[in-house]
Amino acid sequence: MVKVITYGTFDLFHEGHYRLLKRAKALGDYLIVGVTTESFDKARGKLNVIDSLMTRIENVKRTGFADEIIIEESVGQKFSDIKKYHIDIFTIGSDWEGQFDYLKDHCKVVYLERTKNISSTMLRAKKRKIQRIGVIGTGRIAGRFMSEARSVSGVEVQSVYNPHPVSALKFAEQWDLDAYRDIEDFYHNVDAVYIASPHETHYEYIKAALEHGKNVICEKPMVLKKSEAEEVYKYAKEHDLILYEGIKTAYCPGFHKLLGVAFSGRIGAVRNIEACFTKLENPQNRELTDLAYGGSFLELGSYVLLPVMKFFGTEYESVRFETINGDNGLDIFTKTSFRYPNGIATVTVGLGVKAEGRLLISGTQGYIVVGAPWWKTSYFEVHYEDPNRVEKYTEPFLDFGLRYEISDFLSKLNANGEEDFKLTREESIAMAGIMEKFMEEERKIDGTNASVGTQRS
Ligand code: C2G
Repeated sequence: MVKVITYGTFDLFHEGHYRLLKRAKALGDYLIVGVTTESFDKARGKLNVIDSLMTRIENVKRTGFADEIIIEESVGQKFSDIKKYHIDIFTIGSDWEGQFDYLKDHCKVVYLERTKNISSTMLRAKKRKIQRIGVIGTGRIAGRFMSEARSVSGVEVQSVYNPHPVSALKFAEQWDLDAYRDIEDFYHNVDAVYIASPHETHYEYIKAALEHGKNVICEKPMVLKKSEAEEVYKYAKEHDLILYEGIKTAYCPGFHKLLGVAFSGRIGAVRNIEACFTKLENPQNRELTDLAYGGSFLELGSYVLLPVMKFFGTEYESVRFETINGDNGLDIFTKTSFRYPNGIATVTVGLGVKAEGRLLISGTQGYIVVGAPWWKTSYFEVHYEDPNRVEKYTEPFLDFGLRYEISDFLSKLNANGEEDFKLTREESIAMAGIMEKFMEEERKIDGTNASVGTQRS
């Protein structure tokens, strides 16, 4: 008798799950299905699981393919189950390709092709349907989005679009997606769109996606003009669509805890913010060669502007940029100073000059400090006048951390109409305004900087 085992969450049970179980059963004579517990999903960072364990087990049972159902509670369990149940074949969907090869010493490992297109008709009848996402752009961040989306229940990334078909096909093959040549077909087959194309193309893609009735998450900086941000948010609101600017820090649990601690008044009134994010980039990379849309501020500015917007709001009295430019005139290091009625902020970004990447929030009773990489906040300290009094806080930040914004986006889609707060429209619009001001002051029309290779203020 050939014994087969497979595992999964099986949340919002759909035809991808059904087909997987059917083929798993066909691999042998006896199929064991491990269904993950809530606490295991939590521990492995799978977010947004909706159905209870009992419902998920019931759904697996109803397929009639499982000869036995067990629950999966911990990381090392697969190995011990294989021994305990004398398993011949371990199988799982191809979205996990390669990741369970370590079991090959103990049984056969088979990756079954995942079901690419979950038709929405079967799922629409349900209260919460699976959101089918299409990705625009195929760069590094798009790849990260793919691996993170797998950790959020209730979304299926199904397709990709890139005006360059070769790139689209390569990405589609790597992530087992459909690549569309015609963007109309692409829009037609998804519920929501993730935009990770070059900055300057965001605005047109957002508009088109919204006009096709699609919800949108767009990578930062979402757009580079205040009026464009206002326009797209207005359109989304009027048409009852969700538009998210994907600044991952804004959605991560550690940063939220930090906001909660600060807003609880522990450090008194916040008066000063310092935030720094530098990343030494290869001079040949787009970020340091694209004279129109490269440079440190466009690349990293969104991160450091976030705490300023959160603590001081969008109504600053003044903003001033000081940049150090590389030989081609692009800013390789930028300091931005804000003055507000009750406080000041200095935020720094760099692609060609390295500095300590920390976040400091100073208040009238104490300060909060987060070391690098504060933009992936997982640990912070609260300090007071008494140097012996230090409070320490931790929160998980898993892998690339995009799962938090995907999960938040999803709950917003399912909640219908609940107001945004993790990153508000007003904050996102104000950031676009600051990007615009930077472009006006630091870039000439042709995209090059006025004073090449010199320090300017
Ligand atoms: N699946 C599929 N096609 C889809 C979606 C999922 O074939 N469109 C497969 C997955 O590859 C997996 C199974 O269905 O084999 C269950 O998927 P999930 O419920 O998403 O569970 P997952 O998070 O993949 O759990 O220990 C848990 C396992 O490691 C995997």
